[in-house]
Amino acid sequence: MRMGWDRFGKRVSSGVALMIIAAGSAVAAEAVAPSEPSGLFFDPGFERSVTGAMEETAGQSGWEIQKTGRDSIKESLTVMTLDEPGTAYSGRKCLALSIPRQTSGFEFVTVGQRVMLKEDQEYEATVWVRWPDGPDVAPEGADAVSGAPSAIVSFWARHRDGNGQFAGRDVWLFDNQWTKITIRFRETDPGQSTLIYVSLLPNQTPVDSTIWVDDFDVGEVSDPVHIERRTSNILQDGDFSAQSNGVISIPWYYKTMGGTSIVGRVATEDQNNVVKMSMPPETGNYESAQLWQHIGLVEGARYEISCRMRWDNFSADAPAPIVNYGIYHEESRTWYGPVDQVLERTGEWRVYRFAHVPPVGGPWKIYVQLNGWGNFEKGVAISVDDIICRAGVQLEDGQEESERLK
Ligand SMILES: [Ca+2]
Repeated sequence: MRMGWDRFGKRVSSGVALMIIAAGSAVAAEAVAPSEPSGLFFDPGFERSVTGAMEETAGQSGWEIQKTGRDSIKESLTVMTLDEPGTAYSGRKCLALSIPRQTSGFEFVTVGQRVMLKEDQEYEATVWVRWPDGPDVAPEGADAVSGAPSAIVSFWARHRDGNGQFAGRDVWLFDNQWTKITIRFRETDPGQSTLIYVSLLPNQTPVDSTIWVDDFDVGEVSDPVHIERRTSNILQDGDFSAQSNGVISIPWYYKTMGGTSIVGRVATEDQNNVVKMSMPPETGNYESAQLWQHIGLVEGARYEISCRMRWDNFSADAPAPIVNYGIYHEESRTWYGPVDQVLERTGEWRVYRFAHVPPVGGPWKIYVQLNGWGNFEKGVAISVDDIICRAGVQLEDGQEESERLK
């Protein structure tokens, strides 16, 4: 996952009043006493972790490490428990995640824990991260497409035992200060565990990278639940029938970022309008393009979201395109849904669905996005149609599932 769309958000709040659940997270930097677990994670402050390399299967400790990438890279992806003065955010110890400059694409190192979450309960996960090699102060104008040196941290919850939908975000660190990252989510696959993890991703400009991680935990938060009564598609013009051939227009939006080589336009096929997005093979690592529409959602209601997509330049030899597809909450800068949707290996239309249970009511953004970095330097052309967001699931007696939330 890698997304840098915050700068197109209507409003990015730096002071969102989010409740801190893990009391251990509030321990000041100079504190010496180990932070006791107060959320659902075991040893959130790493104080009980053995100093040195953390084993890939951490066993009793509860921490789980994943190394993803080529065999030649995996050996140099490391997770170390540090116990040195001045390193930890709290207590004595913290973790260090490192990747070598040769890391690229979908290669990264991850640490996290699996927890069973309740249905109809909102959760908040928190982690503190630091890029120790960064400057004291971020360069002016530093952002995801500025080319300023950075470390890219990925903080996500993944449902269905780590194989289902996502909630989370990527954060670019431009300075060497401890930074708190928070995400809120609800369970979309009750009865199965959720993997909550932090990853260090390859930089856009290859370089050896290390981040420190401390006070990583998840806990329950409580908010009132409201009732969703809309039954039809909440999106406007979900089938693009109100669009004119060519430029994408309201209620839909389309924008490129970091370059203009990814093209999006409305096309008519057999009297049916679709949106076509395409990018040439040489599209750079900093380029993205996004199709989106804002919708208002009700906190705690369950929605089913679907979209038809077709791999237009299908080739049996090419890697399947990866389409960033999901729903985004601008105020908390958090992404939900399939996110890295690998298209099926066919040139035919396929429907891609996911469930969403918003942890926050109000404006959300449904989006389909192509990224230059994730498509293996291959040209990609896709068509998109019939984007639908519906509340609840029709039960036999005609009652909506969301009514059960009363
Ligand atoms: Ca610690």
